[in-house]
Amino acid sequence: MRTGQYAAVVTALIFGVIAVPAHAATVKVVMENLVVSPAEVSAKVGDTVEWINKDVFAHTATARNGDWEVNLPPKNTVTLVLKKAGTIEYYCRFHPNMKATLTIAP
Ligand SMILES: [Cu+2]
Repeated sequence: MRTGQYAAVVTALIFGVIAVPAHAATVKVVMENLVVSPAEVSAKVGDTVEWINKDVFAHTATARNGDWEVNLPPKNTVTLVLKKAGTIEYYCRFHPNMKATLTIAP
C-alpha cells in the first residue's frame, strides 16, 4: 500500500469515529408483567431511551411534568431522544401502578 492510500484509510477511520457523538448512548427499559425495569435509570441529554413492551397489552411512558408521552403498543419497542435535563417521574396511563424515574443530566 502506498503512503497516500494509507493516509486516506487513516483519515476515513478518524472521521468515522468523530461522526458518532461520544456521549450518545441508548438506555433500555423493559415493561413486562406490569413492571417497569429498571425503575430508576440515568441518562444525558442527547441519549436515547428505548422502551421495550413485552406485554400483550399497551402501555405508555407518560412524564408527570408533561414533557413527553410515549405510546407503547403490545410487543413493541419505541425510542425517544432526550432533549431536556431533569428528574422525570413517569407512569403508564393505563396502569398507574407502573411508575419509574428517569434522571437526565445536561
Ligand atoms: Cu401499562
